[in-house]
Amino acid sequence: MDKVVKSANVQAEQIIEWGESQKIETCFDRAERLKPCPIGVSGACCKVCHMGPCRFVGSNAEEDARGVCGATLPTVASRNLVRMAVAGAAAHSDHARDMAFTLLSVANGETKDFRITDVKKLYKVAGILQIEFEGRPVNDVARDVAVKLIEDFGRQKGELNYIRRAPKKTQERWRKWGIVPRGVDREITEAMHRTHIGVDHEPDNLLLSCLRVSLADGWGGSMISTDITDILFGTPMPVKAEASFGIFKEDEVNLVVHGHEPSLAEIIVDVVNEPDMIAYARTKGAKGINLGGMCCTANEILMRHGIPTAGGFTNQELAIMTGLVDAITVDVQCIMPALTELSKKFHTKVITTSHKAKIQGAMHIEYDEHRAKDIARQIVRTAIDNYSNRKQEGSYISDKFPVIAGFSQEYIEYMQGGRWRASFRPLNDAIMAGRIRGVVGLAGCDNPRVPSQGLHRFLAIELIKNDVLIVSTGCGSAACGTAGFLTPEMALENAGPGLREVCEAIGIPPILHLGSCVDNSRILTIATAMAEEGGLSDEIGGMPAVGIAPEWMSEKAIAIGCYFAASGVPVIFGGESPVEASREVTKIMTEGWFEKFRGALHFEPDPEMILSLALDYIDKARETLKLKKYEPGKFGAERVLMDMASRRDLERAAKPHIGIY
Ligand code: NFS
Repeated sequence: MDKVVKSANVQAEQIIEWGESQKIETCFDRAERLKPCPIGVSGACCKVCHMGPCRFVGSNAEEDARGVCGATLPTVASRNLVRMAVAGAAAHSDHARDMAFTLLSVANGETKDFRITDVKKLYKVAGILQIEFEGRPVNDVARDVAVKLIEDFGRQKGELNYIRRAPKKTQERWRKWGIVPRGVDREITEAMHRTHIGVDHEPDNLLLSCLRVSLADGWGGSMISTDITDILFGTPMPVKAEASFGIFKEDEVNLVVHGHEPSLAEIIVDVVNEPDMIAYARTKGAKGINLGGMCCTANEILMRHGIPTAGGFTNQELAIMTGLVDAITVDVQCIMPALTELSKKFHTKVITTSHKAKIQGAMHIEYDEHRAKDIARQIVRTAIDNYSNRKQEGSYISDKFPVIAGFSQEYIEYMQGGRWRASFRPLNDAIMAGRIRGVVGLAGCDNPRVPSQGLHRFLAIELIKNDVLIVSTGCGSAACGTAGFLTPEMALENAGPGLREVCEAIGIPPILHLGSCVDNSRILTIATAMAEEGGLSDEIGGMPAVGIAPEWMSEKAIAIGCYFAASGVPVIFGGESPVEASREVTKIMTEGWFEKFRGALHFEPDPEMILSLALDYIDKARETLKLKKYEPGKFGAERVLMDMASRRDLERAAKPHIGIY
């Protein structure tokens, strides 16, 4: 019998195999051992009160089954989905709240270690928020921006500030169906209330509240977080980095930052470069300090500083198993509690840094933005002190891949027209002409229940072969990065001829790494800019664009899928559907949402089907927009191999440059 591959990432698979030989357990083993509960997995279990849990089983469960209170299966399945979206929206938005308060304390001069890095972005955001900025001190503008964005969390009536950023028609749809979010916290509270026993029982109504709370994430929490992070730490521009386990160095102190919130990681980037710290590392026998990232904290500092990444969610245990990680700091979200138990077998110190996220067995060094540098130094020193405890055990992996990351909306606009004529015209034109068939957002988690990262990689290759431009975020980007897919050469070797021409002309990879998971909000603003540019749809709905999260597992992914669907993007998730048990709910989320918002949320476990569904949506949108019919191979039939001079040009284009958008 062929050996079952647990990860499609060759380097990850090597570590997993080494772990098996050492009897070290990972999420891959646990996924194999713990099959999902067959009732809960499809949304057919209700546990919102203690008369249950009630199970809705049997071939006629949709029609006949009732909970003790009389709840039907469609009510229960939609309620379960709403609660997932609520948790996801809460996670992104609480992260955003922290960012907003950091901006406020910077503006008030209360945090000496941070400053406003990107004044231009601050002014852009101030403009959107209708805050006067000309001739005013930067910190005054920043204070007004922070206060106005903080109001978005607690607002009781009215609309979120950023709703006005969406295309008019998209806004009108939201108003028509009553799903414009008022305040982030209000939507989260109300959705929790509606899903309490005995409140909202109508699936359609429940699912509208699911969209409303998710919009509070996408056009609220996530977008606020992206903007403030850009203001504080800089709007990303293309930068070269590396990915995979080979980023760890045998003769240096290896420190990994893992989680989602970028503030502490940003300061650690500074601290590892302090001469005193490097000298201290040398006194312990190390040649230097090597900083690496994991998951979305990685994406944040990769996008802005080119800090290498060890990969996404399923790589976290494997990183420790290299035996080379002296310390790993974790902030919030997507952190496996298994890390502490695993770290005992190695020398790695696991350091929790948030009061919201403690793990038994971890060391706790609490982050406080008012003493950010002191705390970062304490963490770096902890890693250095642990270097000499490194043991021989570990599965050393030396492979790593080059990555070009750092594509913000601002840079994508700039790259299409330079500083003075930045626009989305060339991209829209390429789509209209059929050079580019459409755009796919490839996002979301990676998952040990499938050969992890394999679905991302399969879809990435197949989509670009089909002339589909990919924008990626989060673990989707990590899966592509650790496969060597995030380079311009990828276009030459794998993209369809039309997409290849466009990538060559601009000097970009066919997969644009847009950042962390909260940076999915960049896709919303890019889609808006494309709608405003003209020639395609005049709203987000109707664009030849699709969202795909083939290996999703987190509640945040559900919130993201729903805010894209509400914004007008058909979204396809892999794996089993969490509402599979109810035909009615499935129909509402596909046909019903498409009718109202021109978006949808599908669940489709078969990767080939995901691909054909996505291409189908794209082609149908092209047809409705009366664009030229996409013909495979029509453009650039000649395959041009790059000479050294053009490669050097691409390298130059990929270097970080300042103030160009
Ligand atoms: Ni987003 Fe999934 Fe987590 Fe980031 Fe990765 S698992 S939904 S991509 S790290 S949040």
